[in-house]
Amino acid sequence: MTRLILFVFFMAFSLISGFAQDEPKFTLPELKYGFEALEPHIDAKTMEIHYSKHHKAYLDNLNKSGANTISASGLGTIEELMLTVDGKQASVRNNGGGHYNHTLFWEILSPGAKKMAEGKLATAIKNQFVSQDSLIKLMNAEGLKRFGSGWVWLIVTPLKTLAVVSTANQDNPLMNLEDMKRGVPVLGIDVWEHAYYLKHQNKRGEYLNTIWNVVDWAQVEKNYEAAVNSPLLKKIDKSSWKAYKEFNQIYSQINLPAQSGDYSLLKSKSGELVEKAEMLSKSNIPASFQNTDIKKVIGKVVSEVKDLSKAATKKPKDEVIKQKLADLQLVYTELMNIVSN
Ligand code: MN3
Repeated sequence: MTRLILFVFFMAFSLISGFAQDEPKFTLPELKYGFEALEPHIDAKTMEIHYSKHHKAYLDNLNKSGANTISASGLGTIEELMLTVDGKQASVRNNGGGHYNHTLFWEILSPGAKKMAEGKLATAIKNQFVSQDSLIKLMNAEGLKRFGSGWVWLIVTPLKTLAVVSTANQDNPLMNLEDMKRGVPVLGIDVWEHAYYLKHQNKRGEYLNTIWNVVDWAQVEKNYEAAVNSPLLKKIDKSSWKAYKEFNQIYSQINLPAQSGDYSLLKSKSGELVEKAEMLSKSNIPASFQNTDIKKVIGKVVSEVKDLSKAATKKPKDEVIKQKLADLQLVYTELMNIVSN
């Protein structure tokens, strides 16, 4: 009997711990075509190794890096994970980038590729690059210029314009890296040697010329429509807004203990808080937030911060500080709402 009870307990425990174990969060996307389908432009062997060895290795390493557990804090998708890459996290940067970049790459390739963009994308290309042909020439030139390994991208920027960007290694324009034009990619071309060496050897130009035969503009149109309406554009703007981030940091540092009656940090750091608020009001407000009342709201934040700082440094009663804090909290929430929506 005891054995039976132990057995039942053991089974129950195994089941529970089995369920609790995290399944790998990110998975290899299914290829919509066979390895040989893009011949003669991309050969079958290259496709097979590229997809089942290179991409798979990035994916496995990404899942091993623990980044898959980030979903617990609301960062569920690979796109959102990419937004958090700021150059410090080498594993997520390289392997997450490798997974995101290749997933997009397989998607925009097709044996039955539509050769010319139509609709809104075609109009945008014409307005910005004169023709699809000149856009392709520009992308090929950027791809040739990229020293070593990397990618060339067509992106939608937070201003909802198109731009051509090239990145090194497995970086991409979603990442929050210094000196990089950011946006949501709608088309990416892999210019690593592993993408073309077996067939084209060292002739990257030959590969770049021929790949456009299998780039499916129907898919790029879909990506463009999704990108211009993507909430990622605002998130990119928000995370690139350094003054906002710095104000947030000092504000939450002071506000948290103050909420429970500890005003020591508020008193010692209120000068810094005023400084960061003023920097915020002088900073360039990102494009996504410019059509709102944001300037007025930032103005209110600055004046409430100054009020609070004055009160805090005058040794007033806690009641006064509490009231000023509440006033600031109110306008701060207003600002947060604009930037988060
Ligand atoms: Mn590759």
